[in-house]
Amino acid sequence: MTTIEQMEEVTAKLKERACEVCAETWEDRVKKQTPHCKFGEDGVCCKNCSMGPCRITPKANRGICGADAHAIAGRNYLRMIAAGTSAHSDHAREILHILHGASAEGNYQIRDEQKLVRLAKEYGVPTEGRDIYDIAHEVADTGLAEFGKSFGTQIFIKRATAERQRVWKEQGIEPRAIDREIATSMHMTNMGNTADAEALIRQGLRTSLSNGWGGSMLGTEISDIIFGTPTVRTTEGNLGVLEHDMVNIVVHGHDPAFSEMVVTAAEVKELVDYAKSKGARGINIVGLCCTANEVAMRHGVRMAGNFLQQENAILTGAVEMMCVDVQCIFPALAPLSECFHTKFVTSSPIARIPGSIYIEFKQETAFDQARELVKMAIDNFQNRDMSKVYIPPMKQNAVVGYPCEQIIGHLDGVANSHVDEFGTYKPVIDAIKAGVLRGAVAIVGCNNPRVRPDFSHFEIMKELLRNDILIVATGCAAQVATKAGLLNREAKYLCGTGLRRVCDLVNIPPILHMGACVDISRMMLLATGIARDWGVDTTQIPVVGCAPEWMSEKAVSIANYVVSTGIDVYLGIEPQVKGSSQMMELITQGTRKITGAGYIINTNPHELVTAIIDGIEAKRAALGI
Ligand code: SF4
Ligand code: MSK
Repeated sequence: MTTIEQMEEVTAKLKERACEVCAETWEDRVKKQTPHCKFGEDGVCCKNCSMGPCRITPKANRGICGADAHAIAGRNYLRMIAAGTSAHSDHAREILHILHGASAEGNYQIRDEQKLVRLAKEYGVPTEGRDIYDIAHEVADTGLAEFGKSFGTQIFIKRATAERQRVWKEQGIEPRAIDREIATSMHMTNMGNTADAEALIRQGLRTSLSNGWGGSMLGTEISDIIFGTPTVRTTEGNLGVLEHDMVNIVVHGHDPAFSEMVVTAAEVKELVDYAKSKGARGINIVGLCCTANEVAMRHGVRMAGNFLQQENAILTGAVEMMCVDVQCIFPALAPLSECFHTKFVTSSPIARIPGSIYIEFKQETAFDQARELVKMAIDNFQNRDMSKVYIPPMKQNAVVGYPCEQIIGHLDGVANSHVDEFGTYKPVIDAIKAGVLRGAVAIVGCNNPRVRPDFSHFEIMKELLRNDILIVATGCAAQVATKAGLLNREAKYLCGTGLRRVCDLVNIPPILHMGACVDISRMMLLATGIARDWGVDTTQIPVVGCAPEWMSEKAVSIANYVVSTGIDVYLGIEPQVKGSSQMMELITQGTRKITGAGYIINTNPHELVTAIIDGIEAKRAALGI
């Protein structure tokens, strides 16, 4: 196991190197931004019209238009949900366009026909006797219509438990077209519209559902169809995956359409030979952030690290190229790259960054463009200054790639209880009922300099394992587990006797890596599958979500769709609504009356994990187990 202290030692060494080359890093910028603006922190600054900005203070309890703290904090919060929903969903839209243009001879083909046919049937798209690409294009059309259809609700909500569907309908939060929910949120928060905090929260739940049971779910499904549904693989994680004698290329961002092509191009023999002709042992592709999760799950590509490590990768001085697509990319990477030989390449009109090399990635030319990028990186190998290179000798083995299909497959293998084409979660339910497993926690989300990076994740994970609570993880949280060595089957020695027995029996690590942040939709289907096979609703099962170090607007959208799905969410970072007592009440208690779930917020990881364990035990008691 690698401890947080050991990781911090490495970061400190890299930070020294940053000073040597006069480079600024996020640690420097945090200092300059501290203390943070209190109005922003509390969510009570409004600049939604040019009469403002208005701030709520003890002397001024309303903005110029009369909006109070509850209206302002509620509007800001809803805008965060809308922005997060737009990011995940637009990612899905891009992938759907790739599916729409996929062909047998093109750059992108269908890798999971079974999943495509299953989705086609769900959509009512005819499949009998049809060419697989004709089916794919019609499925893409139907998926794209989910963004802008004039009437009706998201098709995927039918996948939820009957009770969830009833709750969403009765509460008036069934998600309509994705773009409509985002537009409605922006409209409601526009000057002179909704000032009622509860109405803003309700729209937040609805918008988030259009993400979790719309955009994100589409992103995951279609990625599986085009790039293959992930399977269990071994890989490695942390900065030690960079190589001294190879051309190092880092892929960073979220959209697999880009990274998949770079990974494929790097395997072309002609390019590998070219790298050798330039004195390198070969080409080493590694991932960062959620792109790392995507390519690790589908190809076993090694993972260099998570969100707050993106600058560290460049600080090793060993990266020939960092190429990025969308989301979670520091603009700071451009000036930082200039301190080294690293070529920083942006590829999407959604994420244009000054100082980068911009090569717009297009479906029709994707593979040729990827080859050009890899060649550019190889040509850059000779510019590496070995005196500036420090690759921390730190990495861990990891087992990754547990979408629902793999989890259920493993359970079936053990219990031989396969009941239909989707299998059954009965073995895991039996283990929970027997108390061998106390429950499960989905640990998700980012890093945030507001807390000691990775520390909260690590402490919470260890304590849950000790208490026989299975963990599923995605995003940058999953990479903390990777770096720490918790995705190893050997990590079972950290578990209580019950969880250790389950790991042995099923041959799994105690933390299951389920993918990128967009793949939290997989977790919704996992919870739904367990609830369905248990014969209860998702709100009743001893399963909760936890985002100890979240930072992104996407995380706010995610937290809301998890709450809408009836699952409590434990947060280690306070949402920016503290300036409104109504909003604080609504996000922790008010949503319970609407969806049956809410937030539990505690910035102390040890207190947070105690609350999680108490919450799981309370769910068990309510079920009489
Ligand atoms: Fe101020 Fe109201 Fe305009 Fe907001 S919408 S900036 S509170 S006047
Ligand atoms: S990359 S959204 S920092 S999980 Fe998905 Fe990581 Fe959070 Fe970005």
